[in-house]
Amino acid sequence: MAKYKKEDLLKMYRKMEDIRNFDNKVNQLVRRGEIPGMTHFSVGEEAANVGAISALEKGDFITSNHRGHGQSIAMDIDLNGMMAEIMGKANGVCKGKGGSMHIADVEAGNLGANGIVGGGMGIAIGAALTQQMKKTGKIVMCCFGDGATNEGAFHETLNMAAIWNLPVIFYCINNGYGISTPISSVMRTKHVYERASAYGVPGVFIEDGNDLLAVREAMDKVVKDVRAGKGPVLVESISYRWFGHSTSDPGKYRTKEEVDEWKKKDPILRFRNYLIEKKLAKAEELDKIEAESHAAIDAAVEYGRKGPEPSPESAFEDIFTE
Ligand SMILES: Cc1ncc(C[n+]2csc(CCOP(=O)(O)OP(=O)(O)O)c2C)c(N)n1
Ligand SMILES: [Mg+2]
Repeated sequence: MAKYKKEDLLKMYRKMEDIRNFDNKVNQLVRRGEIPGMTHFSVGEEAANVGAISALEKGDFITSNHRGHGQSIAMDIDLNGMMAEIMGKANGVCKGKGGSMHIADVEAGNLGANGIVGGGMGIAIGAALTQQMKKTGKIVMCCFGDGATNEGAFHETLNMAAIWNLPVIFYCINNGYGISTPISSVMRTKHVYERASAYGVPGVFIEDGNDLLAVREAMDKVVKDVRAGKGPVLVESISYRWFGHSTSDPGKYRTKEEVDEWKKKDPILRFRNYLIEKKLAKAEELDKIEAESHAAIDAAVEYGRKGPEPSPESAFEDIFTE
């Protein structure tokens, strides 16, 4: 695979490691009461996140959703700032006022996670309109789940993006469920991407969203077309979340067999085996990356622990623009 430089392949590996290790750590901290509220994890969906977002270039934007840690990490948001944010500390990336479901970092290109299902879609097409009007050459990737495709916002924004030919990718990570509802019980088309035809835009299907390079290659092509001004595209990747919907979900609606079947399709292990088999990296190099990732996440926890609580007065800051 001469297509991607070794450096890029290893960076993608590191990003997937960071997502998994970050979320496993957050899970522990929630259970120990060190993190308030509940969170949604990207574990299992690492390739669907990293494969897609690594196809973007600096200056491009994403909008994210409630399951946004993976997307934020893939966008290079600082792990320290993210961990502190989720802990509700003033040294967090949103000064501790957003938390897990509202991580945003405009500099890094993440216009925001969103607790409202489908809430990022209007923001995404607004940002895409800005890029088009200002001729920046930059594009927007609007990330959401299968459940969001039954929101009115999905249909309205996809239609508007289509008629205005906006530089936006509607990217659906289809993990088969919206909380406990199987997508197959609330949608009569087999696939989400087929819905693109209703709006006259291309639909792209990534059948194996756990195959990092399959996601990346498909998204490279989509990014090229969207950047060239060909208008919006709806992309669907099939993946699976290993954990419950959130930390407050015991996940009774899925069988152990189903979850175990998906764990066998572990996107990180598959990419690791691929790199070793194709002699693109040695096991020791990958072990080192794994250790570096764990160390970075431990450091992020310490950074968060040391951070001060936001002051009561700060509740009134950053509400209006100057
Ligand atoms: C407008 C709105 N309706 C309902 C909810 C409650 N809710 C939170 S996540 C979720 C399911 C979303 O499923 P999907 O879009 O497939 O994302 P996934 O959690 O599977 O990644 C629902 C219904 C919400 N947050 N916002
Ligand atoms: Mg879903």
